Amino acid sequence: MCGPYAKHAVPWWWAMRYTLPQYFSPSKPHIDRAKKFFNRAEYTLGSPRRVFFPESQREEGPKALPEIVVMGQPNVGKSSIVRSMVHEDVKVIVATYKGTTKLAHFYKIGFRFFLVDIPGYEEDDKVMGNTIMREVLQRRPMVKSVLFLVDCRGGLTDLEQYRIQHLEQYHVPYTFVVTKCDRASEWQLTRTVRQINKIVDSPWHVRCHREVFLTSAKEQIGIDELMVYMCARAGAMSVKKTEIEKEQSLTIPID
Ligand SMILES: Nc1nc2c(ncn2[C@@H]2O[C@H](COP(=O)(O)OP(=O)(O)OP(=O)(O)O)[C@@H](O)[C@H]2O)c(=O)[nH]1
Ligand SMILES: [Mg+2]
Repeated sequence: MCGPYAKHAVPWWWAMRYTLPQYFSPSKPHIDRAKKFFNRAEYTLGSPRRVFFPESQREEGPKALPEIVVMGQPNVGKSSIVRSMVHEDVKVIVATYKGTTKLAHFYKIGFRFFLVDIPGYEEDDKVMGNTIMREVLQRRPMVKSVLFLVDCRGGLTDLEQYRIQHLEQYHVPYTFVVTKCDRASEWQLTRTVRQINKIVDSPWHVRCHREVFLTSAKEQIGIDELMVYMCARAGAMSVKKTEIEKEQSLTIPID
């Protein structure tokens, strides 16, 4: 491609968002505002147990700020998503191997809410990473939303389906974020999107939000939208509600 837009060519996969049940498309002023919040991100030392969380976040109370938690399998790109949003001086460790993040890391975004990067979950519930995940998610009403990251190449695995059930049990709302889209083939991305659409449309997944995000932290695509979305979910910004919340009551078929 040549001409003035050559440098900003949109990759083929970005058009796949039109196949999603609902995609989130904020305006430029909203994006600029969200970026201001994220530019003021502050890192608080990671902690394995609730008693070591930032003081305001240890228990529910008027001082507790809302939290958005980034969750997913090891190496799915959780820390990379966080790093792509915050200022480069903020400490975020990313590596090619699994198990890089070992603690719950709290990033205070514009003094309004916390973005929490946790270790990847494993199959074995006794591992430290899973214990930390439970510490962060269980019975903590300040968790306003979980970004549930899925690697677009692998599709939804059994373990991921199992963790989604846990989020339903914990009554934590969650949003699907597809990562590493720049690496996927068309077939891989189509399969992943189809699997996610099935869950989003299912009446059994009541905590699942209808927006789905396609992202590439490497190419910095889909990140701006996600930043605005997080600010809106955490109540730091008001964005016109494009989302049709799912019915909270379930219709159980009787035979
Ligand atoms: N091509 C590409 N690579 C990515 C992207 N996001 C992350 N990666 C790579 O994936 C690897 C893992 O990234 P991390 O962000 O450390 O993954 P994580 O989920 O935090 O991993 P753990 O902390 O071990 O659970 C790194 O080598 C990143 O460079 C992306 O959007 N595109
Ligand atoms: Mg990490």
